[in-house]
Amino acid sequence: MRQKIQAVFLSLMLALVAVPVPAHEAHHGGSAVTAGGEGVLKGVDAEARAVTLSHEPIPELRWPAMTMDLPLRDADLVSGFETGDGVRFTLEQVGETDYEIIDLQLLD
Ligand SMILES: [Cu+2]
Repeated sequence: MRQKIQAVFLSLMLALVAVPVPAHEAHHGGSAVTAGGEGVLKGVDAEARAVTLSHEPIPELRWPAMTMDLPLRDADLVSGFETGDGVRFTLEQVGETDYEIIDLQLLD
């Protein structure tokens, strides 16, 4: 009984010491994949944290020009933005083929 308690205590200690590493950062050796581009907002949904974006080609990702839905890291990124706005954006890879907008600026 005493040994079992010690074993449980030890595994708890190890769990506290182990620092979880985000899966995609481990996969990419700690450097997040980011890319930027320009486009026009075709739809803005702050509540759903998403936009529809008609973007120019993004050579870094080998993406052609297209219109697509993209999630926002933070709903605040689109506060003051509306459909039809020209934007410069930064994407970060969050999954094997998934990207998220982490920065959004109005084009003048
Ligand atoms: Cu696209």
